[in-house]
Amino acid sequence: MYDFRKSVVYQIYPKSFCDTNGDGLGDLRGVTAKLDYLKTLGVDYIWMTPFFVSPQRDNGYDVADYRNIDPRFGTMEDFETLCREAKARDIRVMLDMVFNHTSTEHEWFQKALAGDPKYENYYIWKDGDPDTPPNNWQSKFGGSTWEYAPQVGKYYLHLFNKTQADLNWENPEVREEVYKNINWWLDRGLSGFRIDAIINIKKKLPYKDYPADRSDGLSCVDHMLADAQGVGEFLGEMRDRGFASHEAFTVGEVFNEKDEELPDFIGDGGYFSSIFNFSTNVWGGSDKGWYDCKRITPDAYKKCYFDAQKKIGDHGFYSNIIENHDQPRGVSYYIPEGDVCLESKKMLAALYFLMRGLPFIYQGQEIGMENLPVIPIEQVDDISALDQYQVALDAGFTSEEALKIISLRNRDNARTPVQWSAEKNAGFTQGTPWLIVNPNYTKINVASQEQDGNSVLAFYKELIALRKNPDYKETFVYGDVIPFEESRHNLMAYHRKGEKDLLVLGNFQKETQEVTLPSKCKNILLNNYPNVEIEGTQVTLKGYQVF
Ligand code: TEU
Ligand code: CA
Repeated sequence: MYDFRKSVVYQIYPKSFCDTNGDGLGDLRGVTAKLDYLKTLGVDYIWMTPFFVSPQRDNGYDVADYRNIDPRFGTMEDFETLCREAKARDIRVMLDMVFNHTSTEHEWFQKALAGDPKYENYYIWKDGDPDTPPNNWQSKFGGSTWEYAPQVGKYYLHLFNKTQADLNWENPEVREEVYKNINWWLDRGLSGFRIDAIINIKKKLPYKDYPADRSDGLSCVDHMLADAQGVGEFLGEMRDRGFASHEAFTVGEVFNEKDEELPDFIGDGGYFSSIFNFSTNVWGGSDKGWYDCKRITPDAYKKCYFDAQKKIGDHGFYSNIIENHDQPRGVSYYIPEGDVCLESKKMLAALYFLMRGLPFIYQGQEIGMENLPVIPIEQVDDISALDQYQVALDAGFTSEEALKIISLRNRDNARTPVQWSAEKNAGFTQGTPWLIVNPNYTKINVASQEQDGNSVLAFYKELIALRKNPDYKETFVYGDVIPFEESRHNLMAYHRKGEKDLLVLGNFQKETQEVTLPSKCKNILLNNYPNVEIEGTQVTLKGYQVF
């Protein structure tokens, strides 16, 4: 069986990846067209976010048909070509499955609205008078979790946008549908899945009010989810009935799992092959933090990583990320403002990439793409940012303040088209791009970095090659993480100990820093400054230097 632990995964947000027919939207053929690029980079898996039939309110996370491809992305034939071409390059394909909810345009929901009791029971309903939602739960994107459906005369539950109705996992027929869909895709030769928002499938009954603001920082709906017992039964069943027959590789989007449950989630016999390490993301999976969205300090970042490693121990492998399609660009969020530069981007890359776990690279990360400047509200696409903008206006903020509030968490930051070249629209499309292209594309793009041995892209290639180097692979993949000088301010350093003892040292500040190595350094495998030589054990690390 293929050992997924040695893999590097590349996340593709197809809508913003590459457009081949000039309609301004990335498509499946665009992914196929870039497979050689991905092969040269050295990735083993591509995870593609949803491209199923969808009204695209949440860019495909509102699925209206699990088995058909949205024509805007292409056809089933395009998908088969993509899989075949990926296989020819030894790249495995993962899909993104959204089973916490469906689009309200899904046939099941439409049948429920039309009064079919079978399908009504696919969703979660509550009686109530049209003007007063059943309780105080606030959806993750802002506003009540309850939406009144006059056709049925009841409220339905939605943890995300009101066009994303939560499925009733307590109903065995719903679970059956889920497993059928998983197997249907696996039969098409897929290697695995990323499973969306899966920790949310278990709700706490009865549906009562929760304190809206708690000292632990959880919102009422997060608190309800944390209180819900028994999600494991659903997840175990999904593993056995869904993933097991094809030994699929699975990564769960799991937030705030309880510590004692971690061994059940991953590792041998776990619900998933791996789960994401979201520990450095200060707002976690919470809908809180739009108003007080803070940056994380280098010391807090380091602590999150080391704590996560301690927590997971030998239980399994995290999937490590610095960004994804829901988060700010890592370099714009983790590196202090004003310090974002070539060296700091490379440092951030090396520190997370060489940790124990599977490194995930989100499209554009490998060239150091950055957040958008603040854009006018008319140009904002992200549905969560728009919902939260409304919440801010309702709370009495001016439109200018509301715009500022949403700008760091606006998910458009990471969703702007991939910057392939300095040509028009960054080479993403011949047409009009669906979302604004980051104006910095003339400086940050793939074409120029491919010509530059000192680029962020060249550094990512080095990182991937290093992790696969036969001499170091065993240590970088399976070796332990042992912090070095853990309490030292703005130094993030650790040993990877396995067959070899490798030390990763990162100076997380622009000022230089003196370090005494534990022993004489034999060989520098990688560094972000040219011509580094170390004589004895005394080293002066330059600003954001890593090696
Ligand atoms: O995100 C799950 C989730 O919990 C989000 O609230 C996430 O924390 C938030 O977007 C961060 O700002 C998943 C998908 O990754 C996301 O794109 C979808 O919008 C969401 O599920 C609903 O399907
Ligand atoms: Ca297109």
